[in-house]
Amino acid sequence: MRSVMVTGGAGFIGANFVHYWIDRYPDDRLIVLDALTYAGNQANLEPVQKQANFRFVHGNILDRALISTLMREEGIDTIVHFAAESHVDRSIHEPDAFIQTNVIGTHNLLMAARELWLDSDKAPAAHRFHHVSTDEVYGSLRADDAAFTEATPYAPNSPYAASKASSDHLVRSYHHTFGLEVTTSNCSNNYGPYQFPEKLIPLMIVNALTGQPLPIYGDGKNIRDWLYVTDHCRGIDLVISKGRLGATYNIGGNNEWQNIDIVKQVCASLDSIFAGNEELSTRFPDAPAAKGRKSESLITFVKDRLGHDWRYAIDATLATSELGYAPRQSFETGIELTLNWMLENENWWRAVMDGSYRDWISKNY
Ligand code: NAD
Ligand code: TDX
Repeated sequence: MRSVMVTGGAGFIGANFVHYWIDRYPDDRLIVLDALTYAGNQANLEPVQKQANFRFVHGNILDRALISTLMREEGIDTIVHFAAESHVDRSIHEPDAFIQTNVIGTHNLLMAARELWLDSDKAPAAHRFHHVSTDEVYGSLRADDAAFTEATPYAPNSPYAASKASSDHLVRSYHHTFGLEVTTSNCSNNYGPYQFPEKLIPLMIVNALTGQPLPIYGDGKNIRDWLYVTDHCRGIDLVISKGRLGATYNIGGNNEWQNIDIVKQVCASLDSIFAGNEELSTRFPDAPAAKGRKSESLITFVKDRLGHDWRYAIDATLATSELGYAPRQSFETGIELTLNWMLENENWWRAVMDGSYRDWISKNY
């Protein structure tokens, strides 16, 4: 039985990971440490909240004393580190929190892990620090460039990407210098249940349902490689179970799309769901689909993101050949699952969007 601390477990990928892990490893104890920023939501953990092997701790990774106490108290032997400021647009407007959480917070966790796992007489028999990172650390590709491999030099372009790159380097250094048993995964764009509707796909779904413009930055031709969130969680599981200590693994969907095409695809799927379900037109009277119009009529081109990376693409050959990683959801099935989840969980997205996000948007745009 492992005692696993999941930082950022009340956020999008963290919450999906918690559900995945409890289902897959019911004998493990799982402790979520989350500061519940605007992006964190305890409701995301509601299905597991009362399980005996689960504990939620409302706390900040900037609080090193709290991390150390918690790790000793719970005999933590595994950390899966998701906690981060994760939205590129926010990092352009307000980068401070990204440096604090993503860099200093990660270093706090590394220091606490080193103290307990390497420098104390309470060290567990085996330990692991798994760091969850992003493809954005590699910078931007041109149309005909080969996809990012683990050997691609780092070239982060946004404050978000730079803060994640810094954290990756710190994790690496704690392995090389102190022998901390670490692994890192760098993943492409995720989508799926519990994603905060500031990111492209859930924002487009919510706006199409409520009849608001679908803002496309620049000409909409930027490319991202999309992965259904549970496939990311399985990839992390494989890295934790089978990955080489000190190694990094790229995880991706082999699924590149231009933003404009993604948005059109989401709109078309929504239109066909409305066509087969009259009740939806009553629930969402402002949606174009409720009036027999195309959702894509809401598409509006807006000014481009500063420093907007052109293209990301992940080469996951290493994870495939060493760990047996392969995504299970196709983009079509993943989008269908996501749309159905959003339609079934209207209360969830209305509640999270009633909060600070609307204020932030009106302040910055
Ligand atoms: P998210 O913004 O949805 O969730 C982040 C979580 O971290 C929230 O629950 C938040 O409350 C918590 N948090 C933030 N600051 C904290 C702090 N100081 N102390 C404790 N908790 C804090 O993010 P996400 O999209 O789920 O991303 C999770 C991780 O995966 C991040 O490290 C991100 O860089 C990485 N990642 C995300 C994607 C993606 O497409 N979303 C892709 C690749 C990698
Ligand atoms: O309203 C929008 N309009 C738009 O055109 C938004 C929110 C985004 N976009 C574009 C910008 C990007 O090219 O869509 C693309 C995807 O944008 P985001 O959803 O903000 O994701 P991205 O910037 O690619 O970063 C994501 O993937 C890597 C996550 O937010 C990161 O946390 C992750 O590390």
